[in-house]
Amino acid sequence: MRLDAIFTFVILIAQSKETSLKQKQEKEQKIRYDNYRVFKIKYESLQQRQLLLELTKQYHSFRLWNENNNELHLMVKPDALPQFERQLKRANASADNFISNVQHLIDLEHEATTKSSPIFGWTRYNNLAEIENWLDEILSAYPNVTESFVIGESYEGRKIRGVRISYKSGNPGVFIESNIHAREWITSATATWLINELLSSGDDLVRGLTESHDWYIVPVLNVDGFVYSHQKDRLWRKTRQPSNISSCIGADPNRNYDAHWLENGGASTNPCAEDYAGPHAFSEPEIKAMSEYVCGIRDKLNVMLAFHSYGQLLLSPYGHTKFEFPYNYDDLMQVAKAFGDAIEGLPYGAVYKYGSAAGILYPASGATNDWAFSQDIKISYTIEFRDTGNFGFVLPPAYILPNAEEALVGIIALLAEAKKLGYLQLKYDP
Ligand code: 0X9
Ligand code: ZN
Ligand code: ZN
Repeated sequence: MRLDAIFTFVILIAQSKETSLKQKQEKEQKIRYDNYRVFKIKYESLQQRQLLLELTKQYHSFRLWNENNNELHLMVKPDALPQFERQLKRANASADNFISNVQHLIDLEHEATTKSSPIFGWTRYNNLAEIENWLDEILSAYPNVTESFVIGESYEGRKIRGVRISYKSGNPGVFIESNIHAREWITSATATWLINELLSSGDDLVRGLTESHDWYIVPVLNVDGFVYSHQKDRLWRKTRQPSNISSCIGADPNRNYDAHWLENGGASTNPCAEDYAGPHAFSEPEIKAMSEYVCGIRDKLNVMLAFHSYGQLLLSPYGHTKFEFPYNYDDLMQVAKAFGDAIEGLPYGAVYKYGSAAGILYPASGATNDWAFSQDIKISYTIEFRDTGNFGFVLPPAYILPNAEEALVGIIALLAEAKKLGYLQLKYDP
């Protein structure tokens, strides 16, 4: 063997050792969920619910995944199973284990990502850098009808970016807020697919939809949390701003808007809770930035859609109380029905329920859709995408396309119905 060949060989070995070490470190750095289970627990009384929710105060052992008005989804750490069973007995409730190893789902998702083509697409979940690079490509491919905007900076100093799509002046405005909750990856996958579809589709219906509205789309609002969910903890929900009163990090950005902030038990004052409201309304830079940006263009906006997962729901205001309803609740339900019916018309079999957020879920104050409604954006919803619990937040990438198509078809119907009811009239002189 020639000397330089030997050198190359040695260097190659050294490099491969280095990368495998790097990969190993990366793996070790990530929080793992080996044998963590997720249970669906049906409850009949509020006392039962209270007993079960008490567990979530031990946030290392129990984490709330989902809740509606008769069911809780709880993730349980393996060594906390006996305690979980005792509490179930105490509450006289029964549980159905539908995910037996959360880490397995995370590994499958990771595999799908690494195996898939390096080109941006919707067969895998993309990280923030990939989404932003792709956004730049879109902006340069469609320079006449797109415009980049920045709503502000995150706590860790990242830019929060969006794209405006406008084919002509005098259109009603639709704002899409996505990935405010870090782990809800299907939301940014769907938002980016929508951007692509709106711009590139040849379908008459979609072309009409694109060209007759002004679109403001922020694919990832909680940028810090999203990066953290890719690099460290797949199940991170909140922002990443530290607290002055606790070692727990972050607030629930969807409890941080100044809309009945912290009222009626619709959020927590505990910095360790998943629904911590933050020390005050708009304490989170991402939410303050979002509110200022939206306020600045509120005359141009007729519709606000906040993308979430999971549960397959379309939620109207209010979130802070189930005893009061917006003045146009009937209209909001008629528009929601159009959305749901359109999705049921697709062959995938997904069914969406609709109602007011507090009515069909739980009290949640300070959320985007309630705040936007208070800013005179009268068609304002939270959309909870797929699924209903089989995979929860770790929805396999094979479901990105069906989910995105459902979103598109639903939004087409939603806007048509809103228009019919007179909600898309301009609020300003063009
Ligand atoms: O709790 C939330 O923030 C949303 N659900 S999620 O599982 N994605 O976290 C629901 C928000 C409902 N909207 C209002 N409360 N207004
Ligand atoms: Zn109030
Ligand atoms: Zn969410």
